[in-house]
Amino acid sequence: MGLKETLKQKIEEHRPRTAKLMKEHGDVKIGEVTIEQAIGGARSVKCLVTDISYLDPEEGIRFRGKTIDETFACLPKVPGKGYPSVEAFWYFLLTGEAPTAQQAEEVIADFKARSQVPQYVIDVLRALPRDSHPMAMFSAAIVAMQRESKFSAYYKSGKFNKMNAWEPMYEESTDLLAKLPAIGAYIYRMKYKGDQHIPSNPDLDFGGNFAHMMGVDAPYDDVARMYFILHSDHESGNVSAHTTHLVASALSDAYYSLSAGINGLAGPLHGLANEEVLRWTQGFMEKLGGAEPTEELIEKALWDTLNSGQVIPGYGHAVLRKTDPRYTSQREFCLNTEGLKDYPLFKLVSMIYKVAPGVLTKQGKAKNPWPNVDAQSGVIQWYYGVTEYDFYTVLFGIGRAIGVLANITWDRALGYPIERPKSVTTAMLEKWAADA
Ligand code: NMX
Ligand code: MLT
Repeated sequence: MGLKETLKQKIEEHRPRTAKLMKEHGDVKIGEVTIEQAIGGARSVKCLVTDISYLDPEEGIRFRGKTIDETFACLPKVPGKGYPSVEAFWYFLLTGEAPTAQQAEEVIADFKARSQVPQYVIDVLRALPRDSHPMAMFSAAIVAMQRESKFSAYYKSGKFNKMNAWEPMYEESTDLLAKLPAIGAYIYRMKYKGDQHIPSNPDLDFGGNFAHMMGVDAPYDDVARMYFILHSDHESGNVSAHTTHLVASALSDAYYSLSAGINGLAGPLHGLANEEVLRWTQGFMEKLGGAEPTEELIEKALWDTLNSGQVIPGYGHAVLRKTDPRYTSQREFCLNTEGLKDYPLFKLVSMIYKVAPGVLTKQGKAKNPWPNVDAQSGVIQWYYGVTEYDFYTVLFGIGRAIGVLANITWDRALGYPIERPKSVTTAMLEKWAADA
C-alpha cells in the first residue's frame, strides 16, 4: 500500500477514538488553569491534541512514540548514506509506521514530481530588497503560492465535506513541502553566493537535493537529512506549530498556515535563537581579538549578557527541564565526526555548555538552565561552510514544515474545530483572586 492509502486507513481507524472521547468522555477534566498560566503564556495548560510527537520535560521529544535514536534506527536509510530520507520520515510522521525501502522510494518519486517551484515565486523573491531577512523571503515565497491551493479550491467547489477535507490538505501539504528545499537554496544562493544558482538534480532525495542546490558537498546531504528530521516537530504548543494549527483551524489552507507558522519561528525566543547563538559566539570571539577562550572569559561574557538584560541564546526551554536530546544528538554527531570534534567553534560551544548552566542557575531566573537545540545546530552548519547565520532559521523552517504540515493534515482528518480560547479581563482575575 502507498502512503496515501495507508494514511486513509490510519485515519479511519483513529476517528472512532476521537469521536468516542468527545461523545462519552467530553466532560472529563484534564487540568485546571491558574491566573499565572492565563497571564504567563498558557505554560503547561493542556488544551491541544496531537499524536505525531510528544515532549516529555525530562526525556525530550518522541516522534510517534520513538526517541530520536529509535526514529533514525527504524527508518530506511538513503542507499549509501548514514541517515534516512526526509520522505521516509514524512511517511512515518503521517502514518506512525516506518515505511519499507520500497515505500520510501515511492514517496521520494512523488516528492520529485511535485518539486518544481513556479517562476512567479522566484520573481517574488527577486522583487524583495536583497537585504530582506531570509525568513521574510521564505514566508513570502510560501504565501505567494497560495493560488495553487487544492484545499481552498475544494472549499470553494461547493462540495466541501468535512470527512474528506484531509485529502486536499494532504495533497497540498506534500506539494508545498516538496518545493521547500529549492526555495531555501534559491534564497541562500541569491543572497550569499552571487546569485549563481545550481539546478535541482532529479536523482536525489529531499536532503540530498537540498545539499546539491546549496552547493555544499557530502556529507552535508546527511547533515541536511539529520537537521530537517531533528527540527521537524516538538509537539503542538511551540509557537510555530501552534500558529500553523491555529491558522489552519479557520480552514485556511496549508500555504497561509505554514507561512504564519514560519513568521512565528522567526522570533528570537523561538527559531531565530540559532542565528542569535552564532551572533553571540562570533561577537565573543571578536572581543577576544585572537586570544584563547577560557571558561573564566566565557563566564564573564555570559554575565555581561544577562546584566545587559538579554537572554543567553540557545539555553532554557518552556517545557524541557534537561539538556535537549536534539542538542545531544548533534553534539554526538560532532564528537563522531573527524575534524568536527576538534573544531574550535565546537570546542567553544562545548565550553559554553560547561559554564552556562551554572551561570543561569546562579542567576536563578530560568527554570531550565540547560541548552536547547539551537545552541548546537549552527556549529555543524558553520563547519560545512554555511556561515551566513541569518539563514539558519530557514533551515529550521524547512524542517519544521514536515511536522506542522503532517499535523494540519491530521487536524482536518479528525475534524478539529476552529480554535477559540476565551479571554477574561484583569478585573475578573482580581475578583477571582479576592474570592479565592
Ligand atoms: N537567558 C536568560 N534568561 C532566561 C533564559 C536564558 N536563556 N531562559 C529563561 N530566562 C528567564 C526568562 O526570560 C524569564 O525572565 P523574566 O522572569 O525576567 O521574564 C525567567 O528566566 C523565567 O523564564 P522560564 O520560565 O524559564 O522560560 P520561558 O518558558 O518563559 O521561556 C525560552 C522559554 C526558551 C523563551 C527562554 O528560555 C529563552 O528566552 N531562552 C533563550 C532563547 C532561546 O534559546 N530560544 C530557543 C528555544 C528553542 N527553540 O528553538 O524555539
Ligand atoms: C521547538 O522546537 O519548537 C522549540 O524547542 C520550542 C518549544 O518546543 O517550545
